[in-house]
Amino acid sequence: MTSPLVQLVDNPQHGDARGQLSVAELGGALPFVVRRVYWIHGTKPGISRGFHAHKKLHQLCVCVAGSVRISLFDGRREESVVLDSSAQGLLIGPALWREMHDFSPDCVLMVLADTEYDEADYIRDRDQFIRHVAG
Ligand code: T46
Repeated sequence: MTSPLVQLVDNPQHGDARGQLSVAELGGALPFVVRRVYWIHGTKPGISRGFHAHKKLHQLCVCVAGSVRISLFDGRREESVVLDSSAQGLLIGPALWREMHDFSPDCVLMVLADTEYDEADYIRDRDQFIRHVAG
């Protein structure tokens, strides 16, 4: 039995005649206390990002505009998912190599994280990542 690499959560939607309001809330779709928020936007055509893993970080990625494809690799299996709705979030835990591809020009990818930025938590070499998960 293997667990899915792609863990999607539903963000409650409160649409009405005025438009949409989407929520990610602790105890709901959000399984951790948020200590940092960043967003990726204005990505140039043909550019991919990521190409690293984290040792401890948990994150929730929500594509609040446009679309992006995120691929995840655990050292053995690879899965990818297209995010194109703020109604869903992608949970990415530690020890997953992530790559972001096929950004639409209008993509805004918001990321909620459970820790402050720490470069020491990154594994930016793929071979080192494979050794990390193997051992
Ligand atoms: C991740 C994917 C989904 C900071 O100073 N503070 C921050 O909070 C972040 C996230 C980045 N930075 C600096 C570090 C680099 O000088 O911003 C620069 C670009 O970061 P990076 O090349 O790591 O960006 P991505 O898009 O490859 O990866 C980011 C996150 O870093 C990473 O944690 O999981 O998005």
